[in-house]
Parts: sequence; structure tokens; C-alpha cells
Amino acid sequence: MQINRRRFGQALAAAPLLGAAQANAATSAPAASRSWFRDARFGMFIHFGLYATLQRGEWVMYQEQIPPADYQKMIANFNPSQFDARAWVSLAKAAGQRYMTITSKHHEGFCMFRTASSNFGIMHTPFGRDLIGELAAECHRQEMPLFFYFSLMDWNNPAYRESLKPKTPVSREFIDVIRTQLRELCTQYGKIAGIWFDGGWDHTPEQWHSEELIALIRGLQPDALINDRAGVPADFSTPEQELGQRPEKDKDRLREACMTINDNWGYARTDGRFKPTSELIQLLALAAGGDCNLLLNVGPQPTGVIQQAFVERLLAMGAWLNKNGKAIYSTRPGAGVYYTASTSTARGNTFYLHLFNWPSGAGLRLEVPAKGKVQRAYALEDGAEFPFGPVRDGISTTAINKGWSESDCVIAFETDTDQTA
Ligand code: H79
Repeated sequence: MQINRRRFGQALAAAPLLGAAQANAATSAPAASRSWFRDARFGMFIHFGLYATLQRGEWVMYQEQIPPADYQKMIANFNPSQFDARAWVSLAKAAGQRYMTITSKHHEGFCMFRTASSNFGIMHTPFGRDLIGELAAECHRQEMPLFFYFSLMDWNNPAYRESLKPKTPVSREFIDVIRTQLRELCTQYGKIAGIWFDGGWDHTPEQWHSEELIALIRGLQPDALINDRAGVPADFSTPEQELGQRPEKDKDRLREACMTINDNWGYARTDGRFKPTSELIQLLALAAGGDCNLLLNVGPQPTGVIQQAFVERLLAMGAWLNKNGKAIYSTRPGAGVYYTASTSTARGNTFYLHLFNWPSGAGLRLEVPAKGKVQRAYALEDGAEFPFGPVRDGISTTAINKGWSESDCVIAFETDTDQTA
């Protein structure tokens, strides 16, 4: 199997150079969709597919060069009998996550949803249930917006593999498969939050007919948000395994950084390099401080259960957010802070200083770039007052950490002036 490894970043860099054929793809989701998404700040990414049965990540077919005929036989082993939609959505809720994104089809081409497009799907496994449908129903019940991740490349589809030969365009036959699947995702499960494309970097947006695919989605789900990985910018940018840069030119651009808790998206049994909870909390704060959402991934085990190492970190993030969520949700970046291991967010006249790695019992003295007149300064998690006084570029404050979060201690400064940068 030959796969062009050109990274998606290059396809994106090329986007502004696209010709007139792509001009209409500038259509965007309605303001209300953009608004809830920007305010949500924290989502759960779920990578679950046939690859989970091998427990070596979602690229296993490519990395181990498993022939399609052998790979397709694996559907006989797919039976996540302990899958419980309520448990997954409840975990996201408890983590403070405000939306979810699940792989409906990853690069392997296995459909996790009921589809008429092929037999390589979940209804043809021993599991035999529409997992996407069950998750969507539970998300509706718990009022949790749900995105569908959708890979354009599809290693087990012969029509896709044909397109990998030199100078071979993507066939109409394969575009029609994609259209059928997108139509199913946009009609079978009620209202969805959006479509999260991936794996489009080996062909141009013209070849994928990206504009046509986006028009199809917009026609069926007018409120849907669409990411940038069909090779056209659409509604939001998706830096991967990095927070990316806050856009200088286009401040209205929506951004969502996707990241793993360990080093894999799909479940990988031997991957134990978990980020500590403190790092995950800091990544969330840095994302918000950079006007970016964080889409944090879990790869459930073949049984359908999310491993304990993920669960305990997500619950700890939820506990932190319970006390400090005001400094994350619905915030915008605050003014730049001079110190390392820190960031700032703001909402209205309140400036939130996020201090990382401040040990309990240790002192600090900082100058804070809050604008206007500060009326009150306090630890967000318990309201304890911070002394402060004016200096030339804002105010200065001093304190001893009295047991506040060492991962991210948020100090709130209430002022008489808009603090959003
Ligand atoms: O779904 C997740 C990844 O599988 C997908 N995007 C996220 C959200 C993704 N597809 N491609 N890439 C990310 C970048 C390509 C990385 C690769 Fe590799 C380097 C492919 C082959 C070499 C990563 C490292 C996979 C195998 C080794």
C-alpha cells in the first residue's frame, strides 16, 4: 500500500492559493454555532474503530502493512460488549467537556455507523449495533453537542486505493461513496454539531470535490460546523498535537487544538506515557489564553471501556474546572503576561491570571497587566482576597499559596474596564 505522507498542514497552507472553483467554500456556519463552539472551550475526542481490536493505535494497518483482505476479516473480532453510551457522555460531562467528537470512519474505512455504502461496517460485526446511533441518542438526552470525525482516505476501499496510483484522480465512484456516508451521518442521527474531516492531504480539494461535500453538509445540517481538513478553511482550524498560533490577521477565526493524553489516538496497550493531570490542565488554560478550544482524546479499549488512566485524569480536570471554570468557559484572551508558566484569560471586566506550578506554601510577587481600576483581587477557587496596589503598567500583587491548585492557580481581578485583549 502506497500512501502519500504529505502532511495536512501543507494542504492548508495551499488553501489561500486556490482558484475560483473554491470561492464558494467560503460559506460559513451561522453565528450562533460559532458562538457556542467558541465559548465551549473543552471537548472530548473519541477514537474508536476496528483498529482498537489490535491495540496498537489507529495507524496499525498502514504501519504493519496488513493486506486489506486480512484486515477486513478482523470484523469477526469486533465486539465492544461493554460499550455504554451513557458512561461515555457522563464521563465527558464530569470532565467539564462541553462537546464530543467521535470517529465515524477513520483511515481504515471501517464504518462505526449504519451504512448502505458497504459491508465493512459495525452492523456486520458480532456487536451488530449502531454505536454512533446509540452515542448520538445519549448526547441528545444529555444535551451534549456531537461532531462526527470523517476520514476522506479509506484504505479498505478499492476505489480509494485506485486514486493513490500516480496521476490518478479520485473517481466519481469514490466521491459518491463519501456522499452516501456523509448523507447518512447528516440524516440518521438528528441534529449534529458538525463534521470533522481528516485524511484529505493526498489529493487537492478540487479532486475531493470539497466544496460539493461541504454544500451537501450545509444543506442537510445548516447549523453544522465544519473543520478545515477537506483542504478548504471552512469554519475552524485544527492544530494537531500543538496549540498553534493565535491568528494575528483573522481574530475571528475559530480554532480547536486536538491532543492525546498519551501518544496514541486509537487504543494502544503498551502506551503508558500519560501526560500528568497538571500538564493537561495547563494545556487547557493555555488553549483558552490563546483563543483556542482543546479537544482531548480518549481511545477506548476493544471492550468499549475507557481505560482508568484516562478516566482519572479527566475527572481531575473536571474537579479543577468545577472551581475554576469561570476562567475557561466563555473567556477570551487577556493581556499578555510577562511571566513564564502562566497565561491569562478575561471575561468582561474580569481579568484571570493563570499561574502554573506555584507550590503550596510558596510566596510570589507579580505585576499584572490589568487595565483600568482594580476593585477586587481573589483566588478564584475559594474567594480568598489578594492584596494589590497600583504600579506603572497595571498593579502588583503578593501572596502565599494557601493550598490552591498548584497546576493552575487562578487569580481573578475585578475591574471597571473591559479586559479582553
Ligand atoms: O486521527 C488522528 C490521526 O490518526 C490523524 N489525525 C488525528 C486526529 C492523522 N493522520 N495523519 N496524521 C495524523 C499525521 C500523519 C502521521 C504519520 Fe505516522 C507519520 C503517518 C505515518 C507516519 C503517526 C506516526 C502514524 C504512524 C506513525
